Amino acid sequence: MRGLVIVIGAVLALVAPGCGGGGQRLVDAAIFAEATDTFGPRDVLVDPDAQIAWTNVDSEPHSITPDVAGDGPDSAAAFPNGIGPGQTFYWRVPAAAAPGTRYFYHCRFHGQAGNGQNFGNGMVGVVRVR
Ligand SMILES: [Cu+2]
Repeated sequence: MRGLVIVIGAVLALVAPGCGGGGQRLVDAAIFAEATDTFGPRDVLVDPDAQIAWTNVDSEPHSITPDVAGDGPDSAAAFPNGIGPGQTFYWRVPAAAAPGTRYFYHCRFHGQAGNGQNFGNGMVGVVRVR
């Protein structure tokens, strides 16, 4: 059994009662895997400075690896062996990210990087900035 979708699951959540006016936004993404082989949802639209949480609800490890090295979410430092079952990887969208910026990523175990402008193959996803 290989489950593969990292559930980037659900989407949205808001958050932080803020101090002074600027609440932060947390976007929940989950990693499911089972049958689909892809992140679901694999496309999330967020604001600059939003925080995204990818929780692995599958039974095997997955990763969030940027298609373009150094540009976008990368779980390697926090989870060198992959994001394990039940673990959550957090990433904050750069506050200075321009509208329209897209961060394509893939799972290094079950996907292949695209060229930075398009999805790669297999287990892939994208974070788009509104
Ligand atoms: Cu994977």
